[in-house]
Amino acid sequence: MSTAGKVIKCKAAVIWELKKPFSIVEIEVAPPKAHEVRIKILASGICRSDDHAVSGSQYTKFPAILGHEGVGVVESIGEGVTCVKPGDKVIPLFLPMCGECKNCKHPRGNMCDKHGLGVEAALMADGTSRFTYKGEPIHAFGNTSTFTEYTVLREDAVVKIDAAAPPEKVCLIGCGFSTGYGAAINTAKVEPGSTCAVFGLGGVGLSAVMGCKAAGASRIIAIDINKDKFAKAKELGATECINPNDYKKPIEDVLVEMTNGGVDYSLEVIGRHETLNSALAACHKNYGISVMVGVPPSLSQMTIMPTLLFTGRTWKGSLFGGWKSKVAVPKLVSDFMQKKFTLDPLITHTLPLDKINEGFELLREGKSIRSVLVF
Ligand code: PAD
Ligand code: ZN
Repeated sequence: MSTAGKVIKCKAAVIWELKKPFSIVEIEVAPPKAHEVRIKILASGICRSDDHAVSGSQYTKFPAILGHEGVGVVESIGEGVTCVKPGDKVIPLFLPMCGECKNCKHPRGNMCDKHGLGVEAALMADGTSRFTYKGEPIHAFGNTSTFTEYTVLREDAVVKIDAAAPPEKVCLIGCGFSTGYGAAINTAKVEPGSTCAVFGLGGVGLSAVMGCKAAGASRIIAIDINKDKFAKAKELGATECINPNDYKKPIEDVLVEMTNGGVDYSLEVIGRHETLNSALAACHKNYGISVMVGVPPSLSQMTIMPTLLFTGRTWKGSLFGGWKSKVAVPKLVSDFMQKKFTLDPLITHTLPLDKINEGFELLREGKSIRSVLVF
């Protein structure tokens, strides 16, 4: 019997307040309104950005359904939706794309003017939520909310992908893989023969290592305080791995010495002020480019030495790897299907939704790269 037009009761992982565990409860998911799409989630990765929302480092509204790295299948569509139809396999887009605003039309823009990423991404475009628990509204998160059996998305925040793509793998294309890989290729524009440094070897940082390698970098120095990450970094293309705790001097000084003046490209994939500073200072004067990929704490301010920029280094930020989401995601999925890159080494754990708290503990303890929840 069709569920279209009806409220669906399903399981979701709800977080009620800051720094608290998730609880699995039965929620109600309203049907999609005009220009919205309801999807059944098949798989969702756990990304550090979700944990930034739990810890408060990224401001979001509670209670909430987090998760932004998923794959689903369209259950029903609201009035006026033409981009997908029931039965399509899709990826939710935390960085939506209307295709018509100044940013979407700009060749280098990927942050749609119509849909923000802040608290406005915690509700639908009309300012209400499609999720309720015992009649009380639950906030969405990051334009997506994938830690639930069903979610409702704006049509600009969903794109159809190859029906044959394995959900428990290509969910990483919804965030982690695309972000790191694209930051190296699109934002840093790593050149063949260059020297790169990647700070932070989680799912996103390791994808940045893969991007540097694909772009033809000849030296890729991987940096992490957790040496357990080094084997995988080497497997994915790092030529050297270093731990800042093994040195008395600041890591940027170590890198400048190792590379006779600094690296061509550095990517910070942690989201801390100190490492953002180190990554910038590790770049070569005159032409080094440093890319901020890690999400810094909301509304925080940091100090840098202006001479680092004055002497010619470039400091850039990269959201979703600089990709225009609606155009790039289906293409990245098809590249994966054609074996142009692999996602398997990034996926260390596969868990049911009920074990979501375990998945977050693995991330916090540095024991996982990506845990993928399968539904
Ligand atoms: P992760 O926690 O799996 O990886 C972070 C890594 O950094 C871990 O291996 C840590 O051991 C390491 N680390 C922590 N502190 C230090 C330090 N002081 N020096 C060296 N290494 C350190 O996270 P992730 O890979 O899921 O995400 C990484 C960041 O990227 C995080 O801030 C996340 O919010 C951000 C992100 N940004 C975007 C975007 O669009 N820009 C998208 C997705 C994620
Ligand atoms: Zn993410």
